[in-house]
Amino acid sequence: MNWFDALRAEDPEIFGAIKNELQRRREGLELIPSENHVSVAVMQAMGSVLNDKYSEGYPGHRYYGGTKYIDDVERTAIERAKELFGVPHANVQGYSGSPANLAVYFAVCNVGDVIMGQNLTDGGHLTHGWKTSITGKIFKSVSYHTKPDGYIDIDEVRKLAEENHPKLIWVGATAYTREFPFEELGDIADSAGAFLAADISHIAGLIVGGVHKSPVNYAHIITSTTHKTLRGPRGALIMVTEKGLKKDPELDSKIDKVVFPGLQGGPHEHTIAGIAVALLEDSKPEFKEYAAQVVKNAKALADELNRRGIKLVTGGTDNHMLLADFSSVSPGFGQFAEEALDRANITVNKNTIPGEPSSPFYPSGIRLGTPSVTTRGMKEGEMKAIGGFIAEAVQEIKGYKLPGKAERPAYIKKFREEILQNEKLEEVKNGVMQLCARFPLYPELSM
Ligand code: DSN
Repeated sequence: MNWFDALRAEDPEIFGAIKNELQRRREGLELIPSENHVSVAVMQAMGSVLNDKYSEGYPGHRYYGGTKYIDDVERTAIERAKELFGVPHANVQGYSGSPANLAVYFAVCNVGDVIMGQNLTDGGHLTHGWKTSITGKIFKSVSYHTKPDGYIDIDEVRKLAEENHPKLIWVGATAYTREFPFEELGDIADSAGAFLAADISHIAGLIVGGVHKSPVNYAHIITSTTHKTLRGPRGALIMVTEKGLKKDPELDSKIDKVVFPGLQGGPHEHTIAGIAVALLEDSKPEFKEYAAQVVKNAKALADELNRRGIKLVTGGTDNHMLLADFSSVSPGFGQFAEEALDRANITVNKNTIPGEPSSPFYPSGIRLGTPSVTTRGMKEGEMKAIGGFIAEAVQEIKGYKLPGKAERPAYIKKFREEILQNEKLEEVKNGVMQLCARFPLYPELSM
């Protein structure tokens, strides 16, 4: 039986949407740094009978019968995570990164405690205490920032920690292109008596691949999503380090109790199976080569964008990600750049830049990343071509400027109509499609 036969017959509407998405991914460049293309083996583990099973609890201690094989799956995922990251404890049940981070808060803080994290518009994540996240409402959140050069302001972190006595400090971000100063943050947390939680969601695959420093000796807790550079399903890991157990010998069981029964019910064992498969793939020598190539590709893309006059926050990258700063073109230009690139089959996301002069919804930057195109097999030569496509597309729309709120809907509508008619963007799209055709995606899947 063909993998999709049953779905095609049963639900042509959803089958059609999946087919369209597969085609979109095949014919376009996915440059969102938090995305990737998982293996077919990972997809098969997720699309399995494990979906049907309830298994509240943990391996060997379940509230449901029939969990013998579920226990095998979850134990395997746990052991692989512990081995890969060099930690004594791993919880693999978090539904995704945000609930995993919430579990960390409730394991080590009480409502109202002071917490610290990187400011959202300086690249930090919503769940590290941003004002619109529950984490910024129920804890007293103190944000640290990046310096004008785009690097984390360590002196400010130290000063804020001395003044505010946080219970928990986050290191890790969603839009930061340089190596994280885990060691310095570890020292600051120790001096403040705080827990240090490293959220390595973006860079976990680079750490496993040996091309980014690991926080394992400096942080007490490590969280990560599993679907970014780790190239697994959408899920999360929460890990406790030796340092964490030294600070609180019950930290492992506190984390587990907050995840279940504190925050979640039945774990998604089909996802956990997919995570286990991804972690096995991540442990192979080929994955080290992949991670190294992700970084080489990001640096090559940065070089080409710099050469073409596109300004990058910090001037370049140490990891898989780049942040283009269009504030000097016009504040809020990220919206236009995202849409024009989308028109040319290049998927990116608009993003705030440090010192954002516009707003998170109409930000002045775009975020780019190389994990997905590297999975397709692209190398430095292709990055140079992609940098050229991006520069050409952006050049076409440089005259657009975000107007005041009242004029925005009509202005953006007109912009959308005009980019549809734009011949240069059509030409860039054709170039992108030709490049993509040389790097077939999921040739084994026919729909
Ligand atoms: N902010 C998401 C990203 O990095 O795309 C993760 O939550």
